[in-house]
Amino acid sequence: MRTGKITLLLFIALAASIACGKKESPNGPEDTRPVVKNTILVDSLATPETVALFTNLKTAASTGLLFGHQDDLAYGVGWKATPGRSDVKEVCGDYPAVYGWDLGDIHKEANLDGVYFEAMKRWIREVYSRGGINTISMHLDNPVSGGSAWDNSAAVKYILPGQSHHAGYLQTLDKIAAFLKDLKAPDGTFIPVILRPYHEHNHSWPWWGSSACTPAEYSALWQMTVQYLRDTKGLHHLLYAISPQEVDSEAQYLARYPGDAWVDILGMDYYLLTTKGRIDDLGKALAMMAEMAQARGKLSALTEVGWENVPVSDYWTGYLLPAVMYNTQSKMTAWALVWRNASASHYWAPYVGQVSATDFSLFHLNPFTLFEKDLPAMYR
Ligand code: BMA
Repeated sequence: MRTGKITLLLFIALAASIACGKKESPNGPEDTRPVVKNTILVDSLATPETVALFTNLKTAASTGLLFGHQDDLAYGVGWKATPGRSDVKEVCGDYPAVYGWDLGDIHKEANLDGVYFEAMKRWIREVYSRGGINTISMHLDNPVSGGSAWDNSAAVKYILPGQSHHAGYLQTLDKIAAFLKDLKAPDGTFIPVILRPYHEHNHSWPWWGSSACTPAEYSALWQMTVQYLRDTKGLHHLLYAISPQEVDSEAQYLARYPGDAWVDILGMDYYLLTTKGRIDDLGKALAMMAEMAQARGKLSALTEVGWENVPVSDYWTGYLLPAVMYNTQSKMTAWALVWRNASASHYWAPYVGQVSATDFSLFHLNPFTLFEKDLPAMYR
């Protein structure tokens, strides 16, 4: 090799190392820690707090089950947006470990269930400051018809890159990105969030569901969304969770799946646990999913579960806990989240006086369940 060439190569190497040294932290310029790339997440540039959340969740999952509740701080049965209130806390004395939120109607002031987005941001910050975990789903309107998430007329094929409604859909993703970008702690650190887009996609109800798009279109939608948030918008505080509903085989799970490089957490939504006969079914499904997750270095979670209006007194220790504790594999499930307490006829967590409230206290006392106060530092 000629000397000139060697000099040129040395110069390029030096320039590259200076550029790397100067690389700005995904937390912003105030974070002067060196940027460390990870090899375990969808986002190799995920913030240290996001990587920590993933690894700490893995550790926690091996010894317990985190309990989660949708919109826990926003409202409960008979109350709305009252500081400090939580039906879960009022029943058992502690907040959930995991809090679900939803970005449906992101183009409005409040989401599809009446939760103001500015208030949602404050609650997410509050959760983070107490050491809890936030997960966000997206019941977005049909981007082509303008109908709701439940309008399953064809849409996905029109919003993919190069298609008629692509630019319009990116405007929705811009709003989602702006919301996520606002999730910062007082010290400027981005608050890690588990994003759970396009859920229950193996069912037919949503516009991203099985009757409205092909598996290839679904994967393209997922990948486009990750790329836009991560690469175009530069958001690095997200873990990505996928959540088909009521799946009992690996083949079914992978039938609509964007690929291991695009998913951090394998989730499942399950609403069939309404007889004790299904405890084993859910247990087996969770074990199957945990094995799939382990083989891929990922986490598994029961991203939605429950029985509307909890009509039996022993749901928590007689149904849910035995299903999760079915065997050593199912026990690896990181969390179980129940849906929202919208009203006295549409709720999934108990409230004071509800028929399953006493059993929920026992569930909370069980050493296997983890509520907010039980959590170790999840972001370090
Ligand atoms: C459903 C119901 C709806 C709600 C939607 C999104 O299961 O609770 O009332 O709008 O979830 O949260």
